[in-house]
Amino acid sequence: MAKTEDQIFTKAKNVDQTFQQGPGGETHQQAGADEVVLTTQTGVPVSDDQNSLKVGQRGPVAMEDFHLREKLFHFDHERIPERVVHARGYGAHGFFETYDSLADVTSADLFQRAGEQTPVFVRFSTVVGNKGSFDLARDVRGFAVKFYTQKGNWDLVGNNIPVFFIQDPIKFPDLVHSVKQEPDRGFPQATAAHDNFWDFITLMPESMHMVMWAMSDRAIPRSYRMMEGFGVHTFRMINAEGKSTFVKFHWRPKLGSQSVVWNEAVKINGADPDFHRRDLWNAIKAGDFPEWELGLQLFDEDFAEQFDFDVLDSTKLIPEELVPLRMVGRMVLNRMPDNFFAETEQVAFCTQNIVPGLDFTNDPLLQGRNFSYLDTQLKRLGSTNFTQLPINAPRCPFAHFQQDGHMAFNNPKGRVNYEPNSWTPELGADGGPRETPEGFRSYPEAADGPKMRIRPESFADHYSQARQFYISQTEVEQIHIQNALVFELSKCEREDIRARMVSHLLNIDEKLARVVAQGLGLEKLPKAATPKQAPRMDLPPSDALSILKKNPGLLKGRKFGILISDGADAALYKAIVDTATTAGATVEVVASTPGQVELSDGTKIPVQHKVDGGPSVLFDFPVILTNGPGADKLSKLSPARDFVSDAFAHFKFVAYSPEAVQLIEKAGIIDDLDSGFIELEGSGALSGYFEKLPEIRYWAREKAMTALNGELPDAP
Ligand code: HDE
Repeated sequence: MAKTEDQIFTKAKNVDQTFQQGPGGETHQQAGADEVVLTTQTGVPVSDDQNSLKVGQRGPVAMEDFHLREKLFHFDHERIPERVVHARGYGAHGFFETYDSLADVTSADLFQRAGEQTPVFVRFSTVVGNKGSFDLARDVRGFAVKFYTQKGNWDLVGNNIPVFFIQDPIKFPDLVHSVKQEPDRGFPQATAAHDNFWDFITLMPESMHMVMWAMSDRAIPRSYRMMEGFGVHTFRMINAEGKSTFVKFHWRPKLGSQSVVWNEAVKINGADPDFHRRDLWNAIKAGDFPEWELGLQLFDEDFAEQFDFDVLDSTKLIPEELVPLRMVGRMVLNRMPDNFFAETEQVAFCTQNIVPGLDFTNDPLLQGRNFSYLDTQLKRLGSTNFTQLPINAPRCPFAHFQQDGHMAFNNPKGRVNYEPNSWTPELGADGGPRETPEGFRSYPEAADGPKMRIRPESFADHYSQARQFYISQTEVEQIHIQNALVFELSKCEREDIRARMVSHLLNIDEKLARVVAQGLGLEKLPKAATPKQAPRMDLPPSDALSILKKNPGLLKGRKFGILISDGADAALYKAIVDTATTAGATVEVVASTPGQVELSDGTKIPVQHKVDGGPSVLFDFPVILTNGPGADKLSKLSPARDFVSDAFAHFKFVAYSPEAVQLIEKAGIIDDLDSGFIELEGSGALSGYFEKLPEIRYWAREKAMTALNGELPDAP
């Protein structure tokens, strides 16, 4: 009897396995009475999956071995083209819950009823790297959400940065070519730090605002759970009366935003290239479901008219101080996919997927995307029927007359496959689905004018918001931007490209330009680039653009890493674990050997990381707990020394038991110890340590360590 899918994939209970030795000496299992039998794709039971069919003891292999041929044939075709951008991604299921009815601004079904939950699938991604690249690249993160609403699928395909590099879709292939691996050498992978990118970007001043974001900490998030998301473009919401309101979409993480520092990112990529994936997987599997709020910036034509910039220009944002967010719901991710390929790889986001009550605007980038996403899914998934894959199919009723094509699974029954038609059951055939007045209607915006290949004058200011972003950052965040620019440009072989970037920075912030020029070893400051429109110096800072100004000071979702040795103080260990876990953090144990560590009271605790595999870069809060002999032993291990010196270099708070001083000394930082290093001795020491942690990093150390001052001669 043919097996159903469930039978094939569900392991039978009470398995009665026998092990046999095959002709090659290998041990293989035979199905017991209740167990699922291995078959070919066509359902033929397989007796030997270890050896191909041979003529005689030593071959040749017989062509008639259909089982071998089928296995190789299928394996050879396992890969589909990876996404041309955003190839590396990770997805999860969840729901969106509407807070209150939004009927005043939109008729979109999912926003009508307070408390209504709409299923979602989210895919986070990096843009530049290939599918097998690492998670902590300096890069924009994709933040794509598919809402399976009762009136069709809505894809909000956003990023973790609210603006984009270019103003016109015709430049997208050039942008992507320039940033990905250079075509002759096939490297560098997953980084913008090379000549081609900076060459292109410095010839496209419209990208300067986005470049500032990409050089900021936004591009090295600590976790997908700790980053914001943005729909970027201006969209429309249309209510039941047909009134249109402009809208920009924002996702706000409940855990607050947090980033790592660059040197740490570089090391995380070696220690755990799947850092963000593992983080999301672990959180969801542990029931610690990540959550975001959806905020809307709603505004009308009048605001759009009087706003300093064009709301159709995707290189600009609207400061929240001008249009505050209206929080309209929350999104919770609570289930990992069962199968990475079927769901995360095959999910097909299309910006054209909107529902009644929403509409596009004339943002040219958005209009270009509406072509590109549909087109790319055909290339990737190989058939116009990709919407029939379970991850892409609507969860509401649907009916249409589109038919056939490769891999068509939803095949309508009956005689009629066109409309209009006059068939009725009385006449012998079901006429099929009909139009409805409640269906999607485009907003009747008037459009007229001569055809022209132009860039509107209202898109011409390329520097003012770049400057506004920079001056909105804290001093530490500004240092990070300076360092990132110096690092990236130092990877360019051509000095003229480096200098060209500095000439743009002069239109953004003079001190920034000087510091970067100095960091790059330029002998003289170049002249400022000639702006198409003079940059404005009067835009006020916007606190919402800084991560650190908005730090919620939460330990929830963060991770402690305790480097420990046998004989470590049991009471101290337990107090740290209790306080950390009560605050919603997790704790992992690092030791010189895997297995277990025995604490001072004889308790044995499991070790999650051997110290070489558990460097401090994997943890927000490194702790060192040892006794004397333990410190002696750890001091001889260079990974243990690195654990401490990296924690210092990454501005982390480090708590340590008094005996651990020996290790700190051997790590070479004893003379630099500052108040970010907390010795856990005496009453109040532990609570003093926990009181400091909401700052997340000891930024005072970074300020003290920064040397660049921007002193440099001007261009003659
Ligand atoms: Fe994309 N983008 N993009 N993009 N994009 C793709 O579609 C494109 C842009 C974004 O997790 C591709 O399915 C053009 C802005 C995300 O599957 C492709 C332009 C924003 C994802 C494509 C843009 C994005 C993509 C590649 C300029 C933020 C990953 C594979 C006109 C608002 C979705 C694919 C996922 C993916 C084209 C600009 C976000 C080629 C032509 C702006 C999150 O179709």
